[in-house]
Amino acid sequence: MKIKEVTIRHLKMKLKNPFSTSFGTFVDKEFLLLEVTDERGTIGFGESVAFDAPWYNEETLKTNWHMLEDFLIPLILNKEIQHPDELGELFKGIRKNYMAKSAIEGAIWDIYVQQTNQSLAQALGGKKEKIEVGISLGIQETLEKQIEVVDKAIKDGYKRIKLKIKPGWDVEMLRILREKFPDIPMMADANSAYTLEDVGILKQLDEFNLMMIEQPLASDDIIDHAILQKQIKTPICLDESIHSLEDARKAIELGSCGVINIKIGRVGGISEAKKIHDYCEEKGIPVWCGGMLESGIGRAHNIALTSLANFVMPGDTAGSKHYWEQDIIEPEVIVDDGYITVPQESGTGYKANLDAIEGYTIASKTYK
Ligand code: OSB
Ligand code: MG
Repeated sequence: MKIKEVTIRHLKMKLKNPFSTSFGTFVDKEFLLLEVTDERGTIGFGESVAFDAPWYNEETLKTNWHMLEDFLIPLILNKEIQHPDELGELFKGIRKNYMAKSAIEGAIWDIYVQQTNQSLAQALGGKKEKIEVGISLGIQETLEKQIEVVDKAIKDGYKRIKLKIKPGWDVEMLRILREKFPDIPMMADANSAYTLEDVGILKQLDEFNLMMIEQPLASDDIIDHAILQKQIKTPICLDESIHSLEDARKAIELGSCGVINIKIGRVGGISEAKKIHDYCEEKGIPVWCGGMLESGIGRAHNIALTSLANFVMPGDTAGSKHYWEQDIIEPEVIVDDGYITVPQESGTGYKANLDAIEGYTIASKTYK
């Protein structure tokens, strides 16, 4: 394929419910959506998972726009590309900025699978026909409310509950939730809210039979996580710390984690995500697919990726209606009794809803 045109759109979608983590609260989801067209007129969509502020990592939607406009789009316009795996080499001279790179890469995968007439899952080697789905629940204002949202999620069929924690909203909250819901697979995500000085608190979480604790320590750390893992029984899952296959290798060699959360945007795209998946499979490290409150475009890519064999734990890929009044794809992502059916038709299996996209767009620019 030869890329002829790229449109960047800035979308703003209201979340049905605000989502709170240890680092802040999301009310709206603002993000960049890319529409990429090749010389045959095939259109691919990609989503950047960078947020409007640098809370989760250093990228924002504006830094992504800058990287895309000034560096990444010029590198792909009018280039002959045979396979999306080639983008790693094309983008090699540009350090980090993984979410910006991933947004283009996702759109190129979309074009590639349409033109080769296969599903995205199939192109990646994914064999699962349906995937198990979990849900990530934000910090609530009261314990009563936290119990209520967990109860609803279990009734909705979600296979695993992830609770966000932070200092002061951890041991007691988890104890009560565990008493109320003794059997549901449960985990906690701290988004880097603790340090090794909190090891006393983190040790207490071992009582609650959690599947894992996600990213308890600093967002750029793998050393202290290895020290912590020796002192707690609950497996540590790394999210923020892993940006590449190399990071995964180092973390696993150091014993910094027992599980890895793979997010396509955080690692620079689907190709790198698959490499991390394959490496973890070889090393006996289970992986699962994280979420970044994606619209349907990014969610469709997550679903295809999760069809790979070593995604052995439910992902944070809840259904469209958990997040939005109206998603930007058709059909929307439906979770049925805790499962999503992996589309088998050519492409991602979901069509962009152009009217809905238009309605959420607050700025756009086309490059050719
Ligand atoms: O740490 O996994 C995270 C949302 C925003 C930023 C970071 C994280 C999350 C989630 C939400 O946990 C997962 C989702 O529902 O998309
Ligand atoms: Mg996380």
